[in-house]
Amino acid sequence: MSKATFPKDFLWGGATAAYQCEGAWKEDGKGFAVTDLLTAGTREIPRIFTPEEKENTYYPAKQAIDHYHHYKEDIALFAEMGFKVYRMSISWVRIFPNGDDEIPNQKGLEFYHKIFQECKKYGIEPLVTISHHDVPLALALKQDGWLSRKTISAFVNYCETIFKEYKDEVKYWIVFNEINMMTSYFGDIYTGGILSNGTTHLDIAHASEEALSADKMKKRFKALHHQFVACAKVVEIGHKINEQFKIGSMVAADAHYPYSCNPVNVIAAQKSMRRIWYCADVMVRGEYSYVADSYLMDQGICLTDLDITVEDKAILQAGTIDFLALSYYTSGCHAVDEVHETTAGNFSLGVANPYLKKSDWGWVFDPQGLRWMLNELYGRYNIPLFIAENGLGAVDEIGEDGKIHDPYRMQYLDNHVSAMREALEDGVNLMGYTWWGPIDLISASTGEMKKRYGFIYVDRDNEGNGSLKRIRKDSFYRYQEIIKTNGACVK
Ligand code: BGP
Repeated sequence: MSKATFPKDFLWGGATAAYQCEGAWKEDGKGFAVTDLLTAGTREIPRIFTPEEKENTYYPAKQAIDHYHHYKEDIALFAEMGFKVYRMSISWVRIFPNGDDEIPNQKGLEFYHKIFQECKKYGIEPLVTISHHDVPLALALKQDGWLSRKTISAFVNYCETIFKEYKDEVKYWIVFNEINMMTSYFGDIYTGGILSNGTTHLDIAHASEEALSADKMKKRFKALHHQFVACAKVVEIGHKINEQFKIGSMVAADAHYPYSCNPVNVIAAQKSMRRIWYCADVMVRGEYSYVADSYLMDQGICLTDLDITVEDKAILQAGTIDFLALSYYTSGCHAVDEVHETTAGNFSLGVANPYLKKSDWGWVFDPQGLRWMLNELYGRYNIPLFIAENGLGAVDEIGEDGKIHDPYRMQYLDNHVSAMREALEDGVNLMGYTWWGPIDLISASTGEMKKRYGFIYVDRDNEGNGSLKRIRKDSFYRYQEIIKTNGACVK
């Protein structure tokens, strides 16, 4: 049998998020998102959320990599790599500084017009994430963010505004980035804006029992229900504004394996996948699935705690997504029979896989897991998939020749492209692939610059020093070749 090739119209590109790259955090009328007020951390030191800006404190989002002023240069570099698509996020608070203002901020609207015009110049299709870690601080302070039903209407109004504004410039949308982040305690800050839960220190790997109490989990899952309702409403409205729109939403979909064939571990791994199914089932199928209640019971709550109305159910049914986007970085194992060393990732992922190597931040490399995950998702949902994030955060050094040689990133890329091709051979319907952080940007979990994902190096350090100069790494040319050959250069 001949090897599958990537479809002719496969969308190769890269992905960024506003608060991790734009900077200009108070410029042109922008308000604060909750995540703007996260201090810098490291793998060992957690980021801290401060409800107001503190003096003498470094906030990485303040300037980030200053994409706000460098977007022309950055998009030109993406075009040089041959990008077909650029996944970026619109910052809600650039458009509505308080989240629910009467009228949108014109300067904010203009900025994204400029981004889309720049993309058009190079034939790059924009893919817009509508909500990527940016709950407006004002809504978090006023009404506990997504815990309040009022946030649904504020968000729907924001979406309607941008749909109308950009209906001739944008076709592809992702409503929520990694919506299932709300199932974890750090979702309070990144995606929920639930300040009454009191979460301030974001130590992703070590959640205290108190942070996971039933009372707090209930608030998170209520907020998540409100996001599902908002997502469905937005899908319906978007299709009315432009029937050509393709509107998806996203889950973090790292792979979960049993550590051994002991059936108790197999069940544990199967259960941990519910963090993905719980969310994707609602967005794709329009209803909570049979496991929802049992999954919630594991968190000490139940479906009736969520105040789901008859009207909500009708909304969920009417607004199912057109495609499912996913992030995939790594995998973890589940063992309940013995104690083992844990692994790291953008979620807690259980036990480290003894067969796999790790990055400098402890995330294991598992390209086969991508193939496995794509099959799991496509087999369950049978709708097009989009890999909206995948990438390697590593320490890069400028060599004596002034260049950045990053064979580890090229290897990671090749291996994942190869896994995608195998998934295509399996019959998965995959629309596209956007590498996370095609240009170095601020790490979400640690706030570092040192954790670099880019094919393009940015001269900036963890303390915010540096010229912001952009330099092409070796991987820049490898991705360029991959796109040029539509994946064929990868063996
Ligand atoms: C995902 C987020 C991204 C991104 C990525 C890498 O969870 O959607 O915003 O940052 O993880 O994580 P990190 O930046 O922590 O390495």
